[in-house]
Amino acid sequence: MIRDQETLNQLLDTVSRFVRERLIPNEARVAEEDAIPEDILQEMKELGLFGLSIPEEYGGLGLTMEEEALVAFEIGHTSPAFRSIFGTNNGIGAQGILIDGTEEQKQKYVPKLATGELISSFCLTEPDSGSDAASLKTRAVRDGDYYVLNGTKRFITNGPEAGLYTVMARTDPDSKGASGITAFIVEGDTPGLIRGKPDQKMGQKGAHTCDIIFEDCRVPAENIIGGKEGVGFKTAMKVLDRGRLHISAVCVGVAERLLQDALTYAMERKQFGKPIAEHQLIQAMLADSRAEVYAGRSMVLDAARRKDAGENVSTEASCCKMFCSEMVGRVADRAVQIHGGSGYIAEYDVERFYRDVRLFRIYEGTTQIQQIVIARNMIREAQG
Ligand code: COS
Repeated sequence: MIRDQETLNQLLDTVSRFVRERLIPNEARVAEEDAIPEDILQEMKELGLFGLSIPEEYGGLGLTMEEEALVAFEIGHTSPAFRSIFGTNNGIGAQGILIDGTEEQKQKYVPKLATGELISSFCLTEPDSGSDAASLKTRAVRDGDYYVLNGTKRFITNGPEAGLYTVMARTDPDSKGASGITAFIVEGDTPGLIRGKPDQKMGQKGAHTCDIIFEDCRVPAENIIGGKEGVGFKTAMKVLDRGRLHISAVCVGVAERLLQDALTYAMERKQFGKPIAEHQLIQAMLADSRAEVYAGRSMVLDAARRKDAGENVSTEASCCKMFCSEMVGRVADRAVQIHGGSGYIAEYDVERFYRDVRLFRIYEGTTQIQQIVIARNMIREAQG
């Protein structure tokens, strides 16, 4: 529920201008240097982008889910790498503490996440545990007032730069599934936490992932999220419900950008004596994309409003993630097609975006996992 339309409009205008004037002109540079420039990082902090969804009492902007989605649409108008650096502090890196953490844990860590002083990461995936997240093997063994962590986490977004990690580890070796998993807060400078070298990725240059390796890493028992063993998997799932909605909104924003670029190109480029936008087969691609972007935007806003109203939106979040990530893939493909030969050339942005958006169908749960979540929830509801 939008709380104050005027303040929100001001924020959206500011973000939109920042995207247009500061981020879009730096897209190619970020892709080439594989890094977000320091001055832009500073400006993001000043704008409050690291704390969009963090409650005001912990120093964030305290946006509702609907407001956050509207901001994410704007942010989606530029390279996804820019969003990635502050995305974890609003999403998967902070939400575990915010949703299930104790008041002390929130007071200690969340204000530093809201300002961007600390970057956070979410450590669920492992070399042998991706979609089957409940099969994770990282162990946490109690030793007095500490737990000793051993294991490897993989593809950890912002892993190289993070100072705070939410880590899902198995505290009960006898339980092979979800109930033996506990969520820990691990500070980045804890001895035994080792960052692997950054992964070489297909796209999203400027956003970094790496392995996070735990070798006899001693974490205080008080750092168990919410102080309760065995509920870490549920915390992770709740975090992903929210994260999936946010990613869906970003997909819509990126699709809007690509469609705008494709339209601009189609109106300028002439073939057979007229702008290609006047050829019906090009129009079909533009129109299909426009309808799909509209559908994506509408469903994200509907799901966000339901979440703000207190509904369980696990199914809707998965519907949005599935549809919007697949949709932006189709829109990116058409944008390349409309650009013709130029669409394959790096000088035009579409080639880079085409690679960037491929990740949306994979991370925070593949399309196939979203299908499973949706269908399972349908069956459960039908069974009452
Ligand atoms: N909110 C709260 N609790 C949830 C939940 C949610 N959205 N989803 C599941 N749970 C609970 C279940 O209710 C169950 O609890 P009980 O045993 O008390 O009933 C427990 O968590 C285990 O759930 P489930 O049996 O459904 O677990 P599965 O092992 O079958 O796995 C999937 C469920 C496949 C949905 C899960 O492993 C998943 O989301 N995988 C993808 C992981 C992912 O997105 N990775 C991306 C990398 S992280 S950026």
